[in-house]
Amino acid sequence: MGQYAVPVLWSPDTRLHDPRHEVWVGVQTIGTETASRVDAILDALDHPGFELHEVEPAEERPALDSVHEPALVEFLGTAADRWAAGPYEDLVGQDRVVPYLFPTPAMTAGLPARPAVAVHADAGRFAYDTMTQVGPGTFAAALAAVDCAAAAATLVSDGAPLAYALARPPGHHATPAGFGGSCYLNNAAVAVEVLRAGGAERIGIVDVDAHQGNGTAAIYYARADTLYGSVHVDPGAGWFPHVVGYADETGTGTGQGGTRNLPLPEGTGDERWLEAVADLAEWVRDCDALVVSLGVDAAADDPESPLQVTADGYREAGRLLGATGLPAVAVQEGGYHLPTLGGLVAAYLEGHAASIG
Ligand code: SP5
Ligand code: ZN
Repeated sequence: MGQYAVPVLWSPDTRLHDPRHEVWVGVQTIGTETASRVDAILDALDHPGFELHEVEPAEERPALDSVHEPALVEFLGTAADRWAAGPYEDLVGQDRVVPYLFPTPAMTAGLPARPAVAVHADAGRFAYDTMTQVGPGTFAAALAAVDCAAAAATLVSDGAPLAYALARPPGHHATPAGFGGSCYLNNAAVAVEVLRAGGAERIGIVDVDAHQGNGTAAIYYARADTLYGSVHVDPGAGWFPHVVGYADETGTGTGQGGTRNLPLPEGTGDERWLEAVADLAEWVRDCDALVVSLGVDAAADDPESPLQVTADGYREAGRLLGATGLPAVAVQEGGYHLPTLGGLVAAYLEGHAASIG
């Protein structure tokens, strides 16, 4: 019996966002969430276990509209032009949208604040960090990533047991009305909403990226129809997203019990990480469909996390989640070590596909 060939939904437009730089602690550093990630992954998936499908831009995106507030999408769609029309490039040589202030309650303090006219000040209404910049191709790439996630979910709704969305920029840190953590639009949540529209009533999300997906967690925190479970490096040890992702965050209202965070200490390797993945796989087992936020930055060589997972660990994670028997959409999240990135993604998907029989 031949192994299931995993459909890979990808788009050349996802290369249009190339961040080059990030501003971290006030210093311009080299961006790690680069367009070359797409090609590193495509290269590794260019063999018979996978089936490449190029995704065209969608004509409408109803799932996106149910995930994000219109103001965020409007800002992302216009910010690069607003920036280019401003003096920033001439004054300081900055061609990307970088927020200059954040109108949090620390600033507005109960006063009737309104949106800033200047785009460098307005950006902080939606951006929650200085790293996640908007350039001329960012919005088109983010929409292409959304379209890959939606197309993968459509295949699964139509009967495919597993499909993979080569989505980047990634999405799990994007909240209903905010962007950050290298994420602009929440691709995994779009996959969830497409699965729901296709008839899945209860959907489980398992997020194996090294960082807790605060965006996805926020979108589903109060909902009973979608479980969100994440294994990640402990934010309490000083890691992104810093302010959420603790084990005692379990949901609210009718969503109480529908969130699980499994934070792990720095240096955690396969054994303990896989125990957490197995725990989450068991937890989502009675759902109708599964979305995997497939970040591979928990790997040992990754520059953005201190976890020590191996490629075999990712292969076993795929096997564990595939063994749920749930129809599944795997959506790319983080993973920044170009020499090993593609192999890690392939290892996960091969492990998952091996459970399909
Ligand atoms: C989707 C995803 O994995 N987002 C990553 C968000 C974490 N980014 C925090 C970056 C912190 C600064 N990194 C400095 C890198 C030095 N090598
Ligand atoms: Zn990550």
